[in-house]
Amino acid sequence: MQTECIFCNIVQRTIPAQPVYEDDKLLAFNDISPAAPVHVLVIPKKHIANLLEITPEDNGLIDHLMLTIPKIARQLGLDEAGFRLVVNTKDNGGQTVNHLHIHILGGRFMTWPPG
Ligand code: D5M
Repeated sequence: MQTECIFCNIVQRTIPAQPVYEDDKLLAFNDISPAAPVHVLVIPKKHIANLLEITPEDNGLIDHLMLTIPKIARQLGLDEAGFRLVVNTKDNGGQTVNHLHIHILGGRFMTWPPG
């Protein structure tokens, strides 16, 4: 059964995605609208709307997300040249999907400042 959250539906496999990594707490999958040659989203399986909604009980979960990203980055071949992480948060941050996600962007040089 589908929920209103598109990323919860991806976790539950009620809408398709291209996973690149999965464990009991998180899922990483290719962004449908890539902004770089490699563009992967890493999400907690638990629904958390955005970074402002994390609570102390999510501490281990956030640790796990950040500790797993280097493993995913190596798997994607990004460890030599590097990559960028982005966490868009609410309207001014440009967040369009209200389920916490970390963008991994790589495969090209990233400019600064972002738009
Ligand atoms: O980024 C939300 C990102 O989510 C944006 O880059 C597109 C991506 N997206 C939206 N729907 C899908 C599906 N179905 N599969 C894969 N990727 C998707 P934000 O930081 O909220 O702007």
